[in-house]
Amino acid sequence: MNLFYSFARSAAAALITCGLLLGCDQQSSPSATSSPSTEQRYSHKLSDKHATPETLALYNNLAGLRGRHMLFGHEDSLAYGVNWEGDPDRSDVRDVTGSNPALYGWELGGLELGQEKNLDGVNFKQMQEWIKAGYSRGGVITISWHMYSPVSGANSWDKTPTVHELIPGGAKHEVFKSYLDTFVAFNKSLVSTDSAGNTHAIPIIFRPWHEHNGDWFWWGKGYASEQDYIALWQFTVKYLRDEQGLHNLIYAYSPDRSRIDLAKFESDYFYGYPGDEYVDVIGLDNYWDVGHEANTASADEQKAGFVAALKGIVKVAQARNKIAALTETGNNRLTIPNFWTERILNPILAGAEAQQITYVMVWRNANSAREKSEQFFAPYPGQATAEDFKTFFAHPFVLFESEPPRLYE
Ligand code: BMA
Repeated sequence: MNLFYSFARSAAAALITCGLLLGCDQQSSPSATSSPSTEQRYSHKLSDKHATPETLALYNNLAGLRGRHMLFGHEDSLAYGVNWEGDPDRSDVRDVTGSNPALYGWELGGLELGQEKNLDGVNFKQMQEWIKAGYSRGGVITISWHMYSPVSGANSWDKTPTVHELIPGGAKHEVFKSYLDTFVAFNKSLVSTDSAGNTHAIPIIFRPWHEHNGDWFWWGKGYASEQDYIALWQFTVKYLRDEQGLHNLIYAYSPDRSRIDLAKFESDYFYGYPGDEYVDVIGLDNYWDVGHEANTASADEQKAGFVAALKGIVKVAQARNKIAALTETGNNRLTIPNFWTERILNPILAGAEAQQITYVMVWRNANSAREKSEQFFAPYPGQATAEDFKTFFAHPFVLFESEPPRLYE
């Protein structure tokens, strides 16, 4: 606990020294309105050399948070909660803390089939409105895609080998392109208009083909060769960026921690890595070290694993001048007492490296009545970890939407 508070003091001091939200490593500079000056202004480049000024600003401002703050994110936060659905402006996170998360996760699965709703029942038109609303309040948007298999037609957990047919030369390559086109069309509406009437695309942290080192998705290990997986990723980026001209995307790579041996972190982490030219966020999905039901290690061992895994991605990110993030985490049904402080915050604050992650996102709070299953990763009022979550919320290291960082200038 001492460490916890002494860190808060030093974080506050760093804020004063560096200036809120412009990283110490950034040079201050000219206006952010034209691309060349924006380019010169920032020290962190994106894989997309033609990224929009707001997209590049987001990436650099996230880099500027390192060691001082991390954003808290939640999947589907505004769409439904454990005990509610259909309210136009609500979030379990806000019901508990008074604030929305700073980062919003959204999911596209089903868009590629022309469905009105995604695989979890979220209407795509409403999702676009929630994305715009979150962005207008200063929030960050990240999007994942549990794509249905263009080969079998089944969902992303299908094991039919599919990837080889999607990459250039594959029998389903054109179908795959048409699937990607549904995102191109979806993305077109994600624009923001400023007070002067100018519109710009909303920056998105796009996180396709996640947890590929696991064996649960059709793009995962065992159903796609490493080479084909890399070709799939590279084609996705080249198609969206170079052929379709999407310049508001920050690409996040996110293997799963449960399939990484900490003793050889880097070689395991890089299984399927598409290359520095195709990745911006060095991510990790880590449920394993925060109370996964299949992990029999003690809590202390898990905390040590959690810190070591974060250190691993931070090292990888630093060596490449990229940012690191905990792209998914959480304890399903929040059964661990003081989960937020003991299993997430304090381990992150305990080491200089882990503090370099820029955001942490927990997965969705399924609506229990509709889904008839208990699946939630953020608390709701009265949930056992709600009080501890308020402590987490109040800590100066953790940013929610009510402490809006200026991330787009
Ligand atoms: C999984 C679970 C599923 C859900 C999927 C896509 O991890 O939450 O219930 O359908 O993500 O959001």
